[in-house]
Amino acid sequence: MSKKVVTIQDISCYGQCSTTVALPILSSYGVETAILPSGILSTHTSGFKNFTFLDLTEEMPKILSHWIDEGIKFDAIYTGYIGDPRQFDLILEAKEKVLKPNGVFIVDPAMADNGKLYPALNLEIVEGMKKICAKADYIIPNITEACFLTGNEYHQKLDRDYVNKLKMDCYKLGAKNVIITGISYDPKTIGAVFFNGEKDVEVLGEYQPKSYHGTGDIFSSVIVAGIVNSLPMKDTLKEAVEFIIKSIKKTCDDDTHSYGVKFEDVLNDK
Ligand code: PXL
Repeated sequence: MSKKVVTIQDISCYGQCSTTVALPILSSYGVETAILPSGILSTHTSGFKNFTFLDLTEEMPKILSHWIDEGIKFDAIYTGYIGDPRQFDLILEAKEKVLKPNGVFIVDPAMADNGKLYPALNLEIVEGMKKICAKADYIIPNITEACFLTGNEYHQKLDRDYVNKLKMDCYKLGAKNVIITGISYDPKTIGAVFFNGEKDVEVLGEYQPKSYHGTGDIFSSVIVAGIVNSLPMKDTLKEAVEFIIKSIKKTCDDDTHSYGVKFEDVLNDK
């Protein structure tokens, strides 16, 4: 029977990130989807100016309350970009009330990249992300997000000691499993590392010279599908790393397409 996942993140109406990439990717892996949108933006906030933002903090409890009345339950809750710090308590309430007893709570603390917080966010969001990461079964930060969550200094050049420290510090936040993305130790490779307090799983693929918005959301969506479908972590990481590499390759020779990646072609090739 297919698994049921609710994703809690924004709807960026244009720009290939968050909800608009999570849904098609999860569906392509046979996962049933639902959404609890945190806000509606005209575009994502990196690379577009004057974006609009409708905060859905007032609406979210009503949606949740209806689901509780209906007895709706999910196999996983997957959270991403959250634009308002008041929403973190609601996320924890959703975890208590609409997640099945053996369900998984997966947090992508989508709030930062390249050493900086996303433009519309602040340290209150970081504190909220820390709070939900502490209760998560899995967290999926990139290097920058791992630094904000743990108070480590951001380094562009990575070595294993530094990544191990980030990994341990993220684990100490309270999450049962940590996946750090954007791991690169040499100019030829990039990938991710998983840590569950005991064992490490590292998967590296071919480094791509261009980077794009939304790839973190695609990565997390593939990981969420692998987790709910009970695939081995090594296979799930490989799938996610290769998915991103293929998406970037499909996009990088089109100079008109800089806001996201052409992941649809990768879905069609699956
Ligand atoms: O891809 C992460 C993301 C999600 N949602 C919004 C964003 C971003 C990254 O910039 O701005 C609104």
